[in-house]
Amino acid sequence: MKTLRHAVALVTTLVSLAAVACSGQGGSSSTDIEQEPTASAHTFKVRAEVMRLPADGSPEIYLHHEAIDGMVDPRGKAMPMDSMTMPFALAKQSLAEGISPGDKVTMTLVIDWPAPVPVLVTALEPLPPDTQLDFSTKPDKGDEDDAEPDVGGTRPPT
Ligand SMILES: [Cu+2]
Repeated sequence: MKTLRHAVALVTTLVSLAAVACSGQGGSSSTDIEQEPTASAHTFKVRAEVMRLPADGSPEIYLHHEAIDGMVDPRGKAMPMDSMTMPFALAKQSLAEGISPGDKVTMTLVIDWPAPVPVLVTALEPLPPDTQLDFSTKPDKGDEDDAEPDVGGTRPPT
């Protein structure tokens, strides 16, 4: 079910992207997306690995992102997103400058369902190359802290 919902969200994104692309008048910066956030905007910082850079004329970057637990659907309901590879619209093509496939980044992701582009990346910050990303699909919420080290004064003073 998560995958299905995710697919619906993705189709919505792609339709919006197509609308943006069609309204462009040509020119190198026609894929930059300028929109004011609505009152429904949610901003997330999400770590990801860059899989594919935007090709000419397309604002989409493909990122393998970690799970996004706080994601919401268009009605404001929780819609946690599993880790996966998917395209994201970049607010500005210049965000991808200096970034290569395989790089690890923290993206600033704005989810804003009423906006023309509901899923938009507004910043990409490089992470150290040795950063270990967590691509497990099920966030492990288990409380495994019960193995607390036994610290303390059971040893009698000498
Ligand atoms: Cu996703």
